Amino acid sequence: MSFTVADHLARSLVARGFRRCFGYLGHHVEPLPQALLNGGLEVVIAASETGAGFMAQGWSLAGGRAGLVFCGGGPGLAMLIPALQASRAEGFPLLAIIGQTSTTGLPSFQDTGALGSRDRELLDALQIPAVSIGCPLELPAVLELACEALAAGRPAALTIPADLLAAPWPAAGGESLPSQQAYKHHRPVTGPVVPADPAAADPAAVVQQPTEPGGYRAVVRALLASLPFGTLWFGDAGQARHAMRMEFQERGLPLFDCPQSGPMGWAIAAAIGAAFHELDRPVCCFTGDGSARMLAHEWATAVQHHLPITFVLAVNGVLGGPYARLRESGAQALGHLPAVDWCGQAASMGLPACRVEGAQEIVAALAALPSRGPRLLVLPLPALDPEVLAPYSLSRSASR
Ligand SMILES: Cc1ncc(C[n+]2csc(CCOP(=O)(O)OP(=O)(O)O)c2C)c(N)n1
Repeated sequence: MSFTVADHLARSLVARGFRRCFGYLGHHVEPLPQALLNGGLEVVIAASETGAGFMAQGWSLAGGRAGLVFCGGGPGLAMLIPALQASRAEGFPLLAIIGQTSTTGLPSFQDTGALGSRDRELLDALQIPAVSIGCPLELPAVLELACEALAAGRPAALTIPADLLAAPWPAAGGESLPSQQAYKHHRPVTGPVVPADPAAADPAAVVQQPTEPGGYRAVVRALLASLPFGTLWFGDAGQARHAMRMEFQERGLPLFDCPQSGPMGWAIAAAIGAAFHELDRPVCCFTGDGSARMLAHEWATAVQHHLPITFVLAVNGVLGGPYARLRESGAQALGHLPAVDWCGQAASMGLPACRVEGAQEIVAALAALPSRGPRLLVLPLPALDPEVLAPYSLSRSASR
């Protein structure tokens, strides 16, 4: 494997004394974490970008050094803002490396809105000193600028497109320097975000796992069969939303789909908000365990107000999309999620919960749970459901 811009960045960060970093995965930043590990940095994947940012601050406070955090742009950066804002207000030196949509303008299937993530505008508005890389050769100068901000006790953000992170480092092994024109300056994507053409996707990149009879779509079908007509349906970022989209589009049914940019955990909170609108109307929210790690504590709000929401949690133990793409470089362990006793967590909040082993058990399990108020169904699903992910390019190379 060639020495990439991400590898060079990792080496430069080590040279500047960084030893540990905190972060969260997202399509745009995926080449970075493995490079950081290879470069000798210790990497902690938190439960959310907010958590990662605060961890970096705590580490910085305890050690008297600048903190380091990474995440993807769009919803990832949005979740990092509390840490950036606090760093600016309180004068914490925090370096945030934020992956961006590829310079080719090809968006990933989520993690960006229809107008691109417009992260630089956001950072400028927040008065966070931000530097961007449009060409690998700019990296040393840009890092120098960022470190000047850190030395002055300020946060700094370094935005870098995903394809640049993965590009070969120009100076490595005598490889020829790419021309400046080869790297267009990063600019927001202006077109609508469309999934990659399935015909163009590398079939080897679509993870080869048998289609389980109890996959994501089977769960949606069982829920449609179990819950009353008139239910309001919410789908969260990841495979849950894709499965719901497919099933609902086929039936022409209305679905409150996670916004295009796919902020994880959105459906949990949005379902709660919707339930307040019409207190007797059933609501259902289908979400993944990565998304639940971000906002499952809001289940307690549903309990507090006795809202009629059926939360359905697919436990696949990974951050699906990033996990699939990281497999290409053998770094899939970064996409693993720690085990959580979800029924135990629900019980601690007074949320009636039940674990089922497959879609075929859903009808009976829902009948056994209280029909009024909130409830939770937890079910294991395969890490990756090719049927749901196939229309989207899982391959990092295909998205460049
Ligand atoms: C706040 C936020 N951070 C990161 C991402 C990038 N991202 C999109 S889907 C996804 C994985 C979702 O995992 P999970 O909820 O477990 O669902 P799965 O796809 O595994 O079924 C990630 C990390 C995002 N969309 N939003």
